Amino acid sequence: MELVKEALNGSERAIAQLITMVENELPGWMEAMKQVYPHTGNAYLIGFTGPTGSGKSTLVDRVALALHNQNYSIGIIAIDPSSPFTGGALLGDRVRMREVTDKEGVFIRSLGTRGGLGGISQATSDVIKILDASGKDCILIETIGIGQDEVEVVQIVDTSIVVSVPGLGDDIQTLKAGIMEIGDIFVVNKSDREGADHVVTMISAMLDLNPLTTVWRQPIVKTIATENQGIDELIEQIMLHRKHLTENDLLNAKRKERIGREITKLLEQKISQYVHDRIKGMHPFEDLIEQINNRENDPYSSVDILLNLLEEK
Ligand SMILES: Nc1nc2c(ncn2[C@@H]2O[C@H](COP(=O)(O)OP(=O)(O)OP(=O)(O)O)[C@@H](O)[C@H]2O)c(=O)[nH]1
Ligand SMILES: [Mg+2]
Repeated sequence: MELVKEALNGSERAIAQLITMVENELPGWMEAMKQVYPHTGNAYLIGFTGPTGSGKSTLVDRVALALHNQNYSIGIIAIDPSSPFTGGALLGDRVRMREVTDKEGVFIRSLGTRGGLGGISQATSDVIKILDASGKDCILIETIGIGQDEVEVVQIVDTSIVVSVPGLGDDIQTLKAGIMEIGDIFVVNKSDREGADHVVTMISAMLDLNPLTTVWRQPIVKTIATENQGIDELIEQIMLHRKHLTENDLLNAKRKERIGREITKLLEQKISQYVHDRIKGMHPFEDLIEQINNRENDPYSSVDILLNLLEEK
């Protein structure tokens, strides 16, 4: 495929087209991903999770700029669950991440929720692979830390940064179940605001209770993204975490876990699609639904009947 070849050579136009193809599951997308895959595994993946408006885009912009100045090539993926993947999301984040957009070697893409095969985490992980294969050194992924999807997205990065801000109240931000455990680095952004130290103390107290801290004590970095403050320290901590992962062979372990999860998921999707297609051909759903609605049958027995039909075939 010519498109894949061009994307692998770093053509931004080809990368964008390939992403669109994969994102929308257009014909041939999986074949394309098969060709992309052997070229992946070189980029370092950094995730930014946090509540709406906490300054994730600004942080990503500043971190990307700083990394760009250190001669890293950068890919940025912003996940915007609230908007469809055409139009809104793209424009919104492009406008906000203005500073870094014009730099050479920086590629930005917004993603909305994909209703297709694997949902948002599969879409994201495919886009990551495309950027990785195209030669990006670092890929920064921005996501709002609210739902299960976002927690899953965190599982597909190497270093996961949880962003909080002062003034949101103690329980609603980082301290939500699930979010604490996934942070490798904690950022308290908007530290120009009152209460930043309180947030630091609180996170620190939470970390003291966390058994993970024996392996890697998650650092807490105060930043003022808009003023570029704390960005160098954040990058230093990202690099330290990366070193920690590689030196202890944890990066490989992490990535293998990810591969395991991915093939399980893809397999489940294929199986469910396959079973669905076969059953539909054998037994019209409408009849069953009618029967169940008339109380001549029930949903539980119906599922058994369908599975039996499949076994008999
Ligand atoms: N005072 C202050 N404002 C900041 C700081 N960082 C970001 N902001 C502002 O906060 C607002 C939201 O910033 P974004 O970077 O768009 O936040 P976000 O987390 O990406 O927002 P969503 O993508 O909508 O969830 C913008 O007006 C920023 O200029 C900071 O450190 N201090
Ligand atoms: Mg944003």
